[in-house]
This record gives sequence, C-alpha cells and structure tokens, in this order.
Amino acid sequence: MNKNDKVFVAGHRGMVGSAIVRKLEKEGFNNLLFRTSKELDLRNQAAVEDFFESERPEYVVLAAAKVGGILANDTYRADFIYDNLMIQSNVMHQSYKVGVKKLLFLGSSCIYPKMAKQPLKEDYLLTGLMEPTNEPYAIAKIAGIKMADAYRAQYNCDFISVMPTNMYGPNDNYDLNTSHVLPALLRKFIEAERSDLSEVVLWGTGNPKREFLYVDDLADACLFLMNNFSEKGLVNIGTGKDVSILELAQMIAQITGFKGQIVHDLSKPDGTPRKQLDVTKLTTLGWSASISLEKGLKMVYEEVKNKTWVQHG
Ligand code: GFB
Repeated sequence: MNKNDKVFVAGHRGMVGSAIVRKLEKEGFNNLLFRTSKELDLRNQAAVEDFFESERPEYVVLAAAKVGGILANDTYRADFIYDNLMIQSNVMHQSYKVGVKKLLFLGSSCIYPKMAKQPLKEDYLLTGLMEPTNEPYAIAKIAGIKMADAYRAQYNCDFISVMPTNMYGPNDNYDLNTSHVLPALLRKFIEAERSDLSEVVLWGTGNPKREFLYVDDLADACLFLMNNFSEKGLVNIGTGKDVSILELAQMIAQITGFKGQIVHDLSKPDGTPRKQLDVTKLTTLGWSASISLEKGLKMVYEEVKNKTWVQHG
C-alpha cells in the first residue's frame, strides 16, 4: 500500500477501526475514507453500492461489525447474525465490483469450536460444535471467512481474513450489560474503589481462560498482514498467552487498589472454557505482539481512571 492510496476503514469509530486509523495516520496514509453509521448504513445494499461506485476505494479494512460481550451476544442473537452478515456481504461484494486491490476482514477467535484442542490452530475451523452463547455472531464471522475465500477463488479478489483474540484499549465499550469482561471489570473495580465498596461481582465461575490483546498491537498486525499476506484461509492474531478471568480480576484489583472481596454471580454464563490462539502462523510471517497484558492494563487504567459512567438499564 502507498501512503496516498485511498483506504476505506469501515467502522472507524469503533475500538478496532479507530486503532487502525491511528496506525495508518501515524504511518503517513493521507487518503483515508470514512463514513459514520448515520452517514452510511452498511447493512443497506443500495447505499453501499452507491458509496463504492462514487468513492471507488483502493483498499478496504472491514472493521465494522456488531460486537459485544457474552451477554450481548446471547441477548441480541438476531441482531448479531443479521447486522454482521449484511455488513460484510455488502462491503465484500461491492469491493469485488469496483475492483478493490485488497480487503482485510476482521473476525474473532470465537469462530473456533467450543471444545477445540488448545492452542487453537487456524485449521481447527469447522471441526466441532460452537459455543451456544455466541453462535449467531460466530456463524456470521465464519460466513465472512468463507465469502472472502470464495471471492478469491472465483474472482481472484485479494481478500484476507484475520481472527483476533479478545481485545481491549481506547474507545472500548464500558456498558456493564453489553461490554466484554476487561472493560467491565476495570469499571467495576474503579467504581468500587471510589465508593469504598466491600465487593465486586464477577460473572460466572472465574475459571474460563481468555487471551487479551491491546488494540494498538492488533492494528499493527493488520497493517503488517495487509502488506505481507495474500492467501485464502485465516490468520490468528494474539499473544498466545492467556489468563483465567479470576486472575484478570486480581490483576485489575491490584492496579486499582481495590482491597475488598471478589464474589461470583453464577447465574451468568461462563461461555467457552478456553480460547488460546496458536500464533505460529503469524510469528512465522514475522509479527508478534509487543504490549504485555500488565502494561496494556495500566495504559487503559490511566485512560479511564477519572471517568464517570452512566449505566443505562
Ligand atoms: O468478555 P466476555 O463477555 O466474552 O466474557 P467471551 C469473558 C468471560 O468473563 C466469561 C466472564 O466467562 C464471562 O462470564 N465475566 C466475568 C464477565 N465478569 C464479567 C463481566 O462483568 N462482564 C462480562 N462481559 N464478562 C465474547 C463473545 O465472548 O467475546 C464474542 O461472545 C466475541 O462473540 C468476544 O468473540 C471477543 O470471551 O466469553
């Protein structure tokens, strides 16, 4: 990619899209193209067709998606499958039609079977049953990977798919009903510490293990793969290291200075027991993560420690 190539970042206001924009701008890209969801509803086929025909981007980063934590996935099941299928189908098909030189599709590590062997290698895709809480989202993302491969096979489109692990960083969602675990716990511990509460509630048993990647590392990996990877299939993006949810909570308790009890709400689901990524493919290509969980947690804590949140619902 050249610095003045026209790059459409779909989803530029989300945590991932905004990190990719920061990275591209830092690298000197000066012809970035964005639309807010109000300006362009990516679920609307005709609107996306008009947009691509008039703007004709040369590169596309498909970071627009309906995303959320375990409860949001389980509650808004129809929205998660509909929105994601529509967004990715419209963007990929129009990218093919206007001859986009390369497209990067972002998926998620939840595309792997619930009980797959660990660490998760790329070729474990579609070898078993999915985790029920996020099956609609995962099925949409699997459809995206297969769609990218199909357009590559039939039309020679250079569409690539990357599967990041659980991410965190600037512009994350801190709504306690719809967020992922890391921002939720950060908020809960900060608020508990501020109000001198005696306990913080953790959903589930705390036993599931998750791998966390700082979103600026992800953006760096995406640009690296745009420049260095052109094949069908998928590439995992992660650190290759995971921690239990209880360990994560203890780390956050320490950073925030919370000294009270951690209690469990066992009415909430645990989800997948473990989804540690095998990152051999990515490291062999020449990229590895540089921000440790300890460092990333401190960075994000510094960013939000004085924030006040309003909880809706
Ligand atoms: O991050 P999270 O919502 O999603 O939850 P997943 C991870 C684990 O943390 C689960 C526990 O075992 C939760 O029960 N947990 C503990 C909490 N306390 C909390 C809390 O206060 N809030 C939240 N949200 N969790 C999602 C998928 O799965 O991750 C998506 O549903 C996607 O499809 C995404 O793949 C990355 O890691 O379980």
